Amino acid sequence: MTFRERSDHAQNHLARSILVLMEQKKSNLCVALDVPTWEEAVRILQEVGEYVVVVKTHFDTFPDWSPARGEQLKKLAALHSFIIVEDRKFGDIGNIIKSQIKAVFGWAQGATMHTICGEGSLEGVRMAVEEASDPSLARGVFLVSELSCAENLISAQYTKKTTELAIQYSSLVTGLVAQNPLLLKEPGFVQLTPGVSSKPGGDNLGQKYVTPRDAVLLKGGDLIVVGRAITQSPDPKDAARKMRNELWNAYAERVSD
Ligand code: BMP
Repeated sequence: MTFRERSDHAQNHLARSILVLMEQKKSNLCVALDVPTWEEAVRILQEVGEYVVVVKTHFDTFPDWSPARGEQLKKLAALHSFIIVEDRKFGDIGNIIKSQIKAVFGWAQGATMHTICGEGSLEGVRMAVEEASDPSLARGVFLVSELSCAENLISAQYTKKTTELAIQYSSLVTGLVAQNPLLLKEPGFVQLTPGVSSKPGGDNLGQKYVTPRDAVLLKGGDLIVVGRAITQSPDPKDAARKMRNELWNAYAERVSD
């Protein structure tokens, strides 16, 4: 099924928005905005914004983060038509995650979270969505069901349980962060797959990379997260354009089968 067809099956508003936007922009690229300064972040977004559907942030890595930065991000997102997902990987009890996610929803439409605290944390997300400042905006969470790094502690059972939670809370869950095709058959979820670079291998802290083509065709990724392969390139704009093309061609091949 194409992203457009799948958007009709999405129970979560943000999943629907992402699937529609991917088809509109002909892009399944999510850039990980992992750069040391805010100035660099803004420069990169101005260069790569047109090629990406989602910008994934780690707001707490910017030493001078403030709500004004969030407002600036929102303006850039409107200008270049992308969606902001904060990759904070929240993992606290419902009462805390509710406040954390509500705060992030002031400037991001999506957030990532661990499911280690179970159902209570998703009930917290439900309250955060209901109480968010602009309830008309599409919002949702990505559940971490698998990780790209070597020797991580996620078990097959944890992945299965996380998938079950995604189904149970499908109106709140945009998709899963995963390294393998999802265990569920519902086409309305977005599989977010990091650990991708044009050169397979990894870094010296356990990160593992596959090629863009393998991420889409073997791992089942829908929206592919690329960080340093773009942000540390001598020409981030060109790197993003090439990555977008490569990923989109792989997706076109997948749906033509
Ligand atoms: P890079 O492409 O530079 O390795 O960055 C990968 C990005 O994806 C980082 O922002 C990291 O937090 C995120 N990520 C990951 O690498 N593996 C996962 O399993 C989940 C992630 O969110």
